[in-house]
Amino acid sequence: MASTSPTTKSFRLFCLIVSHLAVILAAEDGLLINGDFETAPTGGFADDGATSDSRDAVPSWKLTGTVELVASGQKQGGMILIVPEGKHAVRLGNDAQISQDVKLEKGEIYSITFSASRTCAQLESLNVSVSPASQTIDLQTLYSVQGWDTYAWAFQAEEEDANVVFTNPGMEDDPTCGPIIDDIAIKKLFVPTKPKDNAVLNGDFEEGPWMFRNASLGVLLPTNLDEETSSLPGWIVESNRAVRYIDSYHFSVPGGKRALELLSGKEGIISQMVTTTPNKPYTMSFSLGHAGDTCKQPLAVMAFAGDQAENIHYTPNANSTFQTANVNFTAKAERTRVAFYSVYYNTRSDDMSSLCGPVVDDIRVVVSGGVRGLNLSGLRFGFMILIIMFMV
Ligand SMILES: *[C@@H]1O[C@H](CO)[C@@H](O)[C@H](O)[C@H]1NC(C)=O
Ligand SMILES: *[C@@H]1O[C@H](CO)[C@@H](O)[C@H](O)[C@H]1NC(C)=O
Ligand SMILES: *[C@@H]1O[C@H](CO)[C@@H](O)[C@H](O)[C@H]1NC(C)=O
Ligand SMILES: *[C@@H]1O[C@H](CO)[C@@H](O)[C@H](O)[C@H]1NC(C)=O
Ligand SMILES: *[C@@H]1O[C@H](CO)[C@@H](O)[C@H](O)[C@H]1NC(C)=O
Ligand SMILES: [Ca+2]
Ligand SMILES: [Ca+2]
Repeated sequence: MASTSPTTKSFRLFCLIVSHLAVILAAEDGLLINGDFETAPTGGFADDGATSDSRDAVPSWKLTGTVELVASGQKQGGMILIVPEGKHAVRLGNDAQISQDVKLEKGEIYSITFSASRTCAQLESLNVSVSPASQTIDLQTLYSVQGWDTYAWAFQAEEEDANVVFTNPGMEDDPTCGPIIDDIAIKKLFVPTKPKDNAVLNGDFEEGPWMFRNASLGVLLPTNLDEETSSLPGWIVESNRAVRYIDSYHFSVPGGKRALELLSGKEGIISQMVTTTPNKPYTMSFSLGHAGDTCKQPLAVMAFAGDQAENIHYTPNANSTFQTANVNFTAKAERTRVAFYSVYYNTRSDDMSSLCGPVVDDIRVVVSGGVRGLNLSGLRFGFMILIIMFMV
């Protein structure tokens, strides 16, 4: 019988409460507190006529060095500052820093999404860190003509009490130079279970960094060579340029809600090591399409699977935004590399400067049909007959 004793019951209740508390304490997916910098400091925003005393205060953030709340339309040294979202953002001066404490679940992988723009023509970068992990993200390349981009960076939580820190490592002569940050969000990533009939993990790209429902630029995934801490579970970005994670609300996506747009020709490479059985024949299939962002044709990818590399062009078709393509290969080892990059360096035809490219989705690696196996068993059968003949 399935009768439970009162002690078991109360223990279960206790567990339930504890797990509930843990969920409440850990940061929720989405914007950090005042992550969009739209909460007014005591006394109000400077652009609303507040006194200069309150100008440097940014609610819910700890500031070090010259951090300034900037307003959209604000001019600095003759140029208009770009605020990615809403009316306000922060600008980090030389060596300046903003940070916020967050509660995390130890051992879990988190991804931080943020938007940034440069204020000067010089090389600018941002160091994002959650101790002991950190990465310096290069803002030199502007991927979209709007003047700002959204990036994601992932890390593993080593402590429950963590501190998200953004630092401008720059030392410019002009102290009014320095990156502008806005819309900082966090998301706990889960690693999708590997499907039985597909050797590729997260081949449909449905699990990835936080994306704002109404943000239309997608999320750039900069270089990340560690597959354990990737904003795109299973995949690494092994080139020095970024690729763009896109959603179906603002782009054409072959399957589900998310896909990947390859940018910057062979400077934007994604790859994954998949588990294979040596000497077995496999087929890698995938969707190849356009993102619906007026990207100038032609679009093509270089698709790698083991020792095979194929240049596949997307054929525009009025009835579909994508086609399926495949690459056949024979595995040489227990781990086989699959990878993709864009053959061309494409830009949008409307603004002539935003980077764009072919879209890939639904990447599958499966053992190909039993043809080869049949041949092999035929051979074995022949060999057995040979042996029997010898014995006779
Ligand atoms: C997105 O939506 C939020 C809440 O609905 C709003 O505060 C924000 O301004 C919007 N952002 C953009 C870029 O439209
Ligand atoms: C980034 O900042 C963290 C701490 O804020 C520091 O430990 C790390 O060395 C910095 N990384 C780089 C590349 O400057
Ligand atoms: C698109 O669909 C229509 C009707 O189903 C068909 O006649 C046409 O050939 C298709 N076009 C292409 C390019 O496949
Ligand atoms: C791969 O093999 C399948 C049959 O197993 C075939 O239909 C397909 O055309 C092949 N693909 C290429 C690119 O050769
Ligand atoms: C066996 O393999 C050979 C190539 O090694 C191929 O030409 C032939 O079609 C295969 N036979 C069968 C029955 O699949
Ligand atoms: Ca804002
Ligand atoms: Ca997808």
